[in-house]
Amino acid sequence: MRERALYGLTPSEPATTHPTGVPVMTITAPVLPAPATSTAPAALDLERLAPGFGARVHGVDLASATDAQVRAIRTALAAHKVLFFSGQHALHPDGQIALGRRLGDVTESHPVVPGVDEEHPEIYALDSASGGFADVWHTDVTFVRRPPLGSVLRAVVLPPTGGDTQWADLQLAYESLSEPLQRLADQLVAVHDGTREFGYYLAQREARTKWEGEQFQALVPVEHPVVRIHPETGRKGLFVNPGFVSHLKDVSDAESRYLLDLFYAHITKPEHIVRHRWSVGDVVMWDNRSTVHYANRDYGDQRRVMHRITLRGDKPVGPTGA
Ligand SMILES: O=C(O)CCC(=O)C(=O)O
Ligand SMILES: [Fe+2]
Repeated sequence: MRERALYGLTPSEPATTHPTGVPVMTITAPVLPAPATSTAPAALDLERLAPGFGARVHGVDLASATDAQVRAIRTALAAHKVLFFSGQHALHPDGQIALGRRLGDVTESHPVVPGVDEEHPEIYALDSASGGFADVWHTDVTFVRRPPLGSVLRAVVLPPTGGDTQWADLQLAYESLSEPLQRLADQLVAVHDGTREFGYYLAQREARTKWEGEQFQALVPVEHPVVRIHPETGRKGLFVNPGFVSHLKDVSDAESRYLLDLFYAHITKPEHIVRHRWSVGDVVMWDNRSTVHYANRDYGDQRRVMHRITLRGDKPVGPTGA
């Protein structure tokens, strides 16, 4: 059953709280009629894929979306975490970058992997013909201080069968942990290290790419809270992934291993997952602050090419404020 939802497009005034605790609206300036284009609310035609995770968006052409549609998509992204669009055949590399710029700040391709070509330094290409696989559960680029906010992925070449992508909901995973384990997780810090996945690129390549103004000569491990508070929704998520977390801080090696195994098994329970079977023209956006993903590598020697643009994110904040 498809649901229609309105997202954050009603003009709102600043709200303050009255001493009685009842919120009141304070109108500080005369309200003037705004041009018709900005007052018309954009309904996003959303079809939910699970009760609280993943939605198909119908009726939007991402190459020519209105400002109101882009704002609605941006709001829906934080709420639904993964958004699926089909039939986006007009969205070529330039259009994908332009869309990214309307959704946020687009980063360089990757801290150590250059863009697909000189004209598109922002596009990170995963091409199975040159070893581009993502068959480990991960959240993108968590091995830097400010991991990406989100990504927009476009299917370019697909195998006849296989190559589905799966996403798991880190917030649902946190919320479905038992309360004592939530309290434990709240206090933990994880070390994220990109060396296992990307160290060989650094070792191989002479040229250095830049990411957020920084040139990566080496991948220096960083620390992030195990429980991340989403900066837009305030929801807590279990922000660990086997792609980049090397260990938990301030616990023994054995404790770290067992706890991470427990968290990973819990995160990837079937009811925390949505799975997508790709068609050419499909575009998927995910909130990288509240999800992990995995690209199935089950298509033998067939070719699969995906193009991603990445949105700049912020420093993860946990329940202890660290
Ligand atoms: O190839 C895919 O489906 C996902 C690849 C991936 O991990 C990414 O684009 O961040
Ligand atoms: Fe990824």
